[in-house]
Amino acid sequence: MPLQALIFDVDGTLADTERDAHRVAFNQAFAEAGLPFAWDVPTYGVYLRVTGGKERLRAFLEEHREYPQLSDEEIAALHRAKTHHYVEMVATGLLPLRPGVRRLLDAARDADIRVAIATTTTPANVEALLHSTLGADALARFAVIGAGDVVPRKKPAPDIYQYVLDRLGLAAGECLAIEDSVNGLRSARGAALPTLITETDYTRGQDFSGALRVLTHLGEPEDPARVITGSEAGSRLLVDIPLLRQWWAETTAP
Ligand code: XBP
Ligand code: MG
Repeated sequence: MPLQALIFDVDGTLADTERDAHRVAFNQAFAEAGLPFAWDVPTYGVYLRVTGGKERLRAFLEEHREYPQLSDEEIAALHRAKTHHYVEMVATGLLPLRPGVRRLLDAARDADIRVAIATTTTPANVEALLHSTLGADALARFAVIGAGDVVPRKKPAPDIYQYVLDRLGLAAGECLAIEDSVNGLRSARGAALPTLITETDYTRGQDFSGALRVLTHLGEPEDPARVITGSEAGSRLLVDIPLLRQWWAETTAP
């Protein structure tokens, strides 16, 4: 059975969304609500260990008892405001896709390999990012979009990948996941998916053991990716469908 589908994470993988979009949108919501804190770039990096915006804010407050403690309803309302700001920001075209993402999505379509999404972020955020980067018919490219609270346990639990696999009607061994973080890797591997990592400034140096390869990004002809971990370590290349098939075949070799 050949490779059937690529399952992409969103934040950090399709686009570098966290520092300049999610973080900024959170801070706008905090300021509007008159809250006495904001997340600078390093602080946000610390709390990225918690996936999900509501869960991240709860974790931050639990570790900062000096700040007003918010109810679940207050956190949910703040998070709705944050989502509104994020969607508005992304609709301006602020965020490009990461190198090689558009190229690989197009190549998968040409090769009859389905593409899907497995993310902890809110569905409205995914739609805003896809529309602003891939145009009006962007959503139709994806066979399944699994996002946000559709499963109770977010990454690193495997649930969102399991949800996407169920809807694709495929086994993990027929697919390949593309992720950027250790939480994403654990989620995908927990669902038994071979997983490629394209690291970001926030995830560089995380423990990516169990990944098929770790790369700087997917690569463009004028800006090839560098392989960080794997048999091609140190070399520069473009991640394309033949290479993905070759790497994926290693996982199914007897
Ligand atoms: C992304 C997340 C999300 C975003 C914020 O993780 O954890 O919570 O940071 O989005 P991944 P929301 O890339 O592993 O999916 O505020 O909508 O949760
Ligand atoms: Mg991610």
